[in-house]
Amino acid sequence: MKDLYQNIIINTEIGKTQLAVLIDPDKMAIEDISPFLNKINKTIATHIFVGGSEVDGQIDDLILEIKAHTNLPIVLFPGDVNQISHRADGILFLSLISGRNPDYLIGKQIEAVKKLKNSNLEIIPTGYILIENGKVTSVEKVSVTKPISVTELDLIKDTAKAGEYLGMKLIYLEAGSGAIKPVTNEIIAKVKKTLNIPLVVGGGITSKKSFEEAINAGADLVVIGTAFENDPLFFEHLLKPHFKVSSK
Ligand code: 1GP
Repeated sequence: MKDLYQNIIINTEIGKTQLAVLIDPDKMAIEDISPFLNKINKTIATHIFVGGSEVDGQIDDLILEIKAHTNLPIVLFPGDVNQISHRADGILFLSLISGRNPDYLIGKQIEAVKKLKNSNLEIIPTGYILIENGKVTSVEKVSVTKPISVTELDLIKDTAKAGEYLGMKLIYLEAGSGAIKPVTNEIIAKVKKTLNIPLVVGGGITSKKSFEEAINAGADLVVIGTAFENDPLFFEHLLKPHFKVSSK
């Protein structure tokens, strides 16, 4: 047991930057894991998230391979019940509270119980809020729910707060993987202000600048997937200080 949530809380309290690198099993072959993680281990990444909206089939082998190449905690970020693997350290137990599809509010969660009861996964109840971003994303298609418009600031804030009142331990503001526009800094700041639990932000963050802006606006943990997939050199922007080459 790695005390995942407790560590997120501690890092949030001391203001430590938290970055989760998202590995989508649909987009990453097992043989690519080792070179990928060798690079990620040199970055400031604090977590590996594993999951995707359209993954079909078992991911146990992939997780074992990830474990063999990093000491970072591995957290499931499942698009469906079939993505639950006992090999990971924890799971974001998501409820899509921006939508009104009962399957993604409570149905899939009930389906997951039998698998979770027999596992040692640390379960982190997470209110998952999809924000409009300029294009239809996989989450929207798969969940058959509409994202909340960026102009509906009060609705976004109140949805996040309702998640907290329901006992959720994290709120995740999601623009969607490959989003054209990430969640705005204004939304991040307003939601952070209303919450007493850590705030996760992801979707469409493709530069060090937008990563830092999200953190400065109030994100306690930022999730990045596509930028690492599409640009083999992206990791160089987020190196741990002692891996940086001196510019002398
Ligand atoms: C998606 O928030 C994550 O669920 C990451 O999105 O792939 O756009 O970085 P990106």
